Amino acid sequence: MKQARATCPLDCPDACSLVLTIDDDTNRLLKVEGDPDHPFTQGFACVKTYRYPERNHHPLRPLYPLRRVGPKGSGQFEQVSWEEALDHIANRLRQVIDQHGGEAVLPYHYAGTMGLHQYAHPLAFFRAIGACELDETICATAGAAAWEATYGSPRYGIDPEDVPRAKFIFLWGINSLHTNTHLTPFLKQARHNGAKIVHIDPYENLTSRFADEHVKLRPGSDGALAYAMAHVILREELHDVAYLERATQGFEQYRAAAEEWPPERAERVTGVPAATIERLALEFARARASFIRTSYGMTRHPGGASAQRAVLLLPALIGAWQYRGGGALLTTSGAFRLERSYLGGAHLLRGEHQPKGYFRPNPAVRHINMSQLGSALTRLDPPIRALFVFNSNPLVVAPRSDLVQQGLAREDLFTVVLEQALTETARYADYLLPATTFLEHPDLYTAYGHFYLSWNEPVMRPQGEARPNTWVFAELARRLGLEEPTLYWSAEDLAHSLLSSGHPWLEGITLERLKAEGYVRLNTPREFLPFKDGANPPSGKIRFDPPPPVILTEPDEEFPLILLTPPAKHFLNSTYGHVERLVQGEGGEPVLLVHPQDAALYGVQEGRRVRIRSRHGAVVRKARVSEAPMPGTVVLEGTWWERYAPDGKGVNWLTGEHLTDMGAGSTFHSNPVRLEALD
Ligand SMILES: Nc1nc2c(c(=O)[nH]1)N[C@H]1C(S)=C(S)[C@@H](COP(=O)(O)OP(=O)(O)OC[C@H]3O[C@@H](n4cnc5c(=O)[nH]c(N)nc54)[C@H](O)[C@@H]3O)O[C@H]1N2
Ligand SMILES: Nc1nc2c(c(=O)[nH]1)N[C@H]1C(S)=C(S)[C@@H](COP(=O)(O)OP(=O)(O)OC[C@H]3O[C@@H](n4cnc5c(=O)[nH]c(N)nc54)[C@H](O)[C@@H]3O)O[C@H]1N2
Ligand SMILES: [Mo]
Repeated sequence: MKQARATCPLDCPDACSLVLTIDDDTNRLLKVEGDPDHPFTQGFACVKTYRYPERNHHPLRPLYPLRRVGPKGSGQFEQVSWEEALDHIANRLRQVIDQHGGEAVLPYHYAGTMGLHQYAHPLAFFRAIGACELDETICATAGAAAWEATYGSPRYGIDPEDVPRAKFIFLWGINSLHTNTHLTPFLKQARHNGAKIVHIDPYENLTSRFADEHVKLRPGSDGALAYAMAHVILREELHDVAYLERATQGFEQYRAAAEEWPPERAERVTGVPAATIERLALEFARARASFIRTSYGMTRHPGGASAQRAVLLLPALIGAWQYRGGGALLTTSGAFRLERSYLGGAHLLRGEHQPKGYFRPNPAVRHINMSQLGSALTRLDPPIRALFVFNSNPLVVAPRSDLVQQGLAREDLFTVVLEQALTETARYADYLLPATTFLEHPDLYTAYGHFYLSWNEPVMRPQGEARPNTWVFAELARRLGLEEPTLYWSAEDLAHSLLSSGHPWLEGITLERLKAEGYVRLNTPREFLPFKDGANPPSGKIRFDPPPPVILTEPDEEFPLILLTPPAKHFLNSTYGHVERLVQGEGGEPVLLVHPQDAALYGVQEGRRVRIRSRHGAVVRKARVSEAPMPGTVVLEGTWWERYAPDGKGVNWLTGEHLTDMGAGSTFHSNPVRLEALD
């Protein structure tokens, strides 16, 4: 029996430090707890990660390389040796590249692990062979574009450890008690110190019940709400004139736009009473050290990035960035000033290399938007012939499951999936390769909800014959005769390169120190007021120009309701979706939240089944009639594994491939649907 420490690898802002109990003899993980010494983890793990032992040793975890023997999607495989699998995959890859070029190869990947070696570095292999570039738009690009157009690049906001100093807090478009649970102790401290906490979300959830006030608004209408608050602030002359002159640009244009949005007009658009808008605007402005924790919820709409910009400008309007605890936070990721020019073979996209054999970097290669995978697999000409999926479960998480499934079922598509679980995507693999978990490989971790960099040593032996992603791609590179050294970098090699930027925030943070201490705080100033006098490049000023347009999410006659599909408490995207106790914790099956008014309109009854139909497909769910959602809005929480849905269809059978206004991002909360009562 031993104890060890590791950072949780999952796609979550908290990047927790975990204390693990392991039985070394049987190589089993027995227990996971939160690290009491880590200032952000504060000694507790989340409801999901306490169950990591069940996930790590789950019967659905593939332990050996598998080759398909049944029809695609049947999940019938036979065990093969690594040699056989890798030789065959390398041969198929050679054939595809010889006949159709690198552009016929597509890597599909996201953030199943956030460790930079396993998450980002595998791309070096694909860049070396000139494969398609996957634009990673499924989550954060609309938010990123909005932040950068306002505060420049790199992207970071206030230090979340300063939140207890905030005097007024908006949790705006974030269900933080589900998705950023380690912020909660800081919010409680702020409340203890006198701050009021207001949640802005189209439906009442755990975070709304935690907050002092919940403001329900129509999905996609945040821009109008933000402008109306600005309207009140300007009318009452509560904006900070000196700060606006010193730190911002384009204010006059923005003021003109805000003047167009009196609260009464915004009430008609948002559904938020004008008196509430007035009151909240005054409370927010008068508190000065006012803080907005925002996230990606409001960005998953056709006008999502503009809405996010309108919200992000509010702390600038009142000069909140001058006070500790005041300002905004979307992500801390940009504070990790690593040297990224070799990460994932980024240098191969700079056109510095001559092609040779199968080494054929191609900076002009075609890009595929990952939020349009369905179309890419079914409609692209020339077609994708070889697909490599790792760190992702696209059949369940990508929009247009109908098209994704059609694509994965193509007989002429050669599909390799690297996985820790026999997911619904993995069932379509021609080769399913067993991947190691964060306990079994070394890696370097940043975070997007705090300022601690960390390092994981492997603390267990791999289960079965599981191997890291990077091992698989290095083996394929060797078989293709690729000599590019970065393809063979170990996690240590990569970490040395990443830590070599010379940036003062990384000074003194070496791999040796990370290995000894586990995690280290960046050297950001303790008194961290990042936008006290201006913003990041290129402008150096906070940009009010051009004033963000208000672009609404609108239902239509045929599909009169808007469906939101936000994250569930007990799953992390689709990860953990097969762990029985978490499935039970989530209620055993996905349910639809419907407001009583809408239930009456469409004949939907509590506990009965209803067909939800969008332009793209239909799914069946049990209805829960509840005051929680804004009327006109229905909610399906969680990207459940499909097998738990009454009709075996996941939520993304309903969602579309339409993109956001900036950042070409996903639009998972903007689905026009109608309801058909079934029994
Ligand atoms: N438990 C758990 N934690 C997670 C995840 C998970 O699946 N489960 N996923 C992780 C990942 S990958 C991410 S990106 C983050 C996401 O974490 P969040 O940003 O919190 O999740 P979102 O889907 O972006 O939705 C947040 C809230 O926005 C609301 N919303 C939808 N449309 C609008 C709108 O137009 N305006 C406003 N104001 N609100 C709106 C939704 O109802 C939802 O309550 O969480 C991470 N953490
Ligand atoms: N309808 C709807 N759809 C959504 C969302 C939504 O809110 N609504 N949220 C979207 C968001 S924000 C995101 S970020 C995406 C997330 O989508 P994905 O990035 O696909 O996330 P997961 O579903 O968690 O799947 C990650 C997979 O990676 C595997 N994995 C983990 N570590 C490793 C590793 O080291 N190697 C390999 N080979 N595999 C590994 C896990 O077993 C898991 O199956 O989903 C999006 N989809
Ligand atoms: Mo995400």
